[in-house]
Amino acid sequence: MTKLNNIALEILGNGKGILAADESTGTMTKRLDSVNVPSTAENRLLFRETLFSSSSMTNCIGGVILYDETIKQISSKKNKIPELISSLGSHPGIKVDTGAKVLAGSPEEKITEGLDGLRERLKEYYNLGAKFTKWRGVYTISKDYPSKLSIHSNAHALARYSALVQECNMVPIVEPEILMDGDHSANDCYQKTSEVIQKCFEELILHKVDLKGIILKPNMILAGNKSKDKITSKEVAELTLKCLKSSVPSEVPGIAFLSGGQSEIEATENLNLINKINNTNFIMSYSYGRALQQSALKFWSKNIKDIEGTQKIFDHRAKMNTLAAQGKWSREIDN
Ligand code: 5MM
Repeated sequence: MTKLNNIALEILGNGKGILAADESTGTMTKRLDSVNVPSTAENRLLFRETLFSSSSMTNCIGGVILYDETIKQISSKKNKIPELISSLGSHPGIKVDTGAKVLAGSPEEKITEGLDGLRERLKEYYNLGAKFTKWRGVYTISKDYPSKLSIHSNAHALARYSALVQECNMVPIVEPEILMDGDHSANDCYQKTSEVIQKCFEELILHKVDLKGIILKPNMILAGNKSKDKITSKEVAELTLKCLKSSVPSEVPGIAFLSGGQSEIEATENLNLINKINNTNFIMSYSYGRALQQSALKFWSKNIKDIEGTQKIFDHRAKMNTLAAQGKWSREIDN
């Protein structure tokens, strides 16, 4: 199991973070539609391989989460995608859940599926070069939600998934995401996130998952996007740290936040402030999708052949987040 701990530390050590490029085809199509680029397999690959061959892959991006389509694709320079990523010093990873579906018994909520046949799929991904995996449970906040049922069933699935992944010698990323959607306060988010994370660890321990060989991917503590309760970045950092300190067992080596709809700068600034006050032994880094890719995607969509220009924008965001993962970022540097 030391091997899994080492992989987790290689992914997140020295300020490195994760590029979440595991959008399913449906989500990627929405992203490409928003910048008027046709969502063909070729275009999805072109954008992604542009990012995967950028210089920040060596010093900033410790791991890339891929989607099933991408891990099996061959780059324009005839490299297998996982090999391209490894050759630059980063680790290839793979999303293995099959998506969030309606939760029977509480149909307004979701349960993430994908356990059937998972052991066999994991072997296939391992043979394709994956060193780590991801599974995302998704929860909404309202007066009645997340329900006990959703908290319990998603934690159970995350734990069964993690045990299978470690059995196959890969590091599971455990991602319980409380969505920002809604008018809830930051305090509601704090309470619900604590409850969800605590339940996840209860189940992970029950399923004998080695906590030294996982990465937790949580949301930050934020007020809902329709909330009147506005809190400062300093408060976001304080609440987030307080929540994780009291809910995450100390064996866990690293925490890599999702950006969850924050703007690029917000996600970087909040991560930086968290690291400025981080008095735990947890590495606190990033596993961003939108907050790493948004500007690069916008630029790329204007001229999909401008590889260098796109990489420059992506490299800048990766560098800024790597500084933030060490508490060394500032707005002046970013500008
Ligand atoms: C990249 O998006 C992932 C989900 O994709 P699907 O909804 O298509 O399955 C998502 O899990 C992502 O990895 C995390 O939410 C982090 O992305 P953001 O954009 O929130 O940082």
